[in-house]
Amino acid sequence: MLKIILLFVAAFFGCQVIATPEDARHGNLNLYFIYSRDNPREPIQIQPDFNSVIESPALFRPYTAIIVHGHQGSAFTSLNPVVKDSFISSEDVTVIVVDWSTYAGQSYSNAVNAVPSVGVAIADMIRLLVTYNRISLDRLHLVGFDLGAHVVGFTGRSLNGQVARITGLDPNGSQWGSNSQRLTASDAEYVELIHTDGNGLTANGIGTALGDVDFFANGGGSQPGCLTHSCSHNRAWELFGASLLHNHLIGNLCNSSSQLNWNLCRGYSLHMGNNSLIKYGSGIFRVNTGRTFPY
Ligand SMILES: *[C@@H]1O[C@H](CO)[C@@H](O)[C@H](O)[C@H]1NC(C)=O
Ligand SMILES: *[C@@H]1O[C@H](CO)[C@@H](O)[C@H](O)[C@H]1NC(C)=O
Ligand SMILES: CC(=O)N[C@H]1CO[C@H](CO)[C@@H](O)[C@@H]1O
Repeated sequence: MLKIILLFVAAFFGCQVIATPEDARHGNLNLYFIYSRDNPREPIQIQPDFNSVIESPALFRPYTAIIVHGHQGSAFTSLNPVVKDSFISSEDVTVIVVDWSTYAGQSYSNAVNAVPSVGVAIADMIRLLVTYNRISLDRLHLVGFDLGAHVVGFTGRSLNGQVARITGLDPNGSQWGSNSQRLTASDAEYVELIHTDGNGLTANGIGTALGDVDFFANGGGSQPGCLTHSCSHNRAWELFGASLLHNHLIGNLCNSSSQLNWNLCRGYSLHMGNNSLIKYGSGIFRVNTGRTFPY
């Protein structure tokens, strides 16, 4: 009985994001690592302050991508090298890898609680970089995986939705399904989602459409070649990385969720992922992939 009450209490508190974005204590611990074709392996770490930005060498390119990891991630979990290397080989781009592992490494609820302030701190860093002409919002692409997708939602909102593009990679569903602060279409000029693990009670992904364009890979549930939810969940960034290199994953617009589930989507086609800052379209798309790289 006690256990049930405790679960109930946990679920009650879990339903809301408790921290306010103004509460800076989480975001203050964000780390920022910069890569480009000049330093594809050894990052240059910058601080969110005037001196650090002024001293930052001319490593900023006209196009900047920012990658944000999810729960239990860090700057060095596989998402980052894979997506960063794919960006750098596909285009002359600055990549900023954000590390919020101090909170992402804690319990899921603590990590969720940190999401608003981590996202707003990234927006503050972006404002500083914009002020000193290192980057511009219309040449900026925010990419977030798992909880990182909701982090970049807060970042985009804090910048009044003026960032060119957000790509959300299988945003985590738990505590976000009915949360009004989850990633949403107005957080950037164009918001694209790649859903890979949205089916079933223990799925990691949110499984519902959130953006301008929502791609459901292989229906958005379990992925070919995957036996676990975690494999399907991670496939989101693997597919995105592959799309940066090959731009070969093409989805078709679905009329309905039954078309999506039964693989009957025959509407117009759209390339999933890739690195274009300006993309058009809206709706739910299904893309079918292979089981091994490049899928
Ligand atoms: C979408 O649905 C409508 C009505 O249900 C149907 O007439 C149309 O052919 C469908 N289009 C596609 C591309 O499936
Ligand atoms: C990315 O996808 C869009 C939408 O399908 C397409 O118009 C564009 O050409 C693609 N970009 C690249 C770099 O291939
Ligand atoms: C990466 C990951 O699995 N993140 C979280 C997504 O949501 C579930 C709960 O539904 C967490 O347990 C995961 O840690």
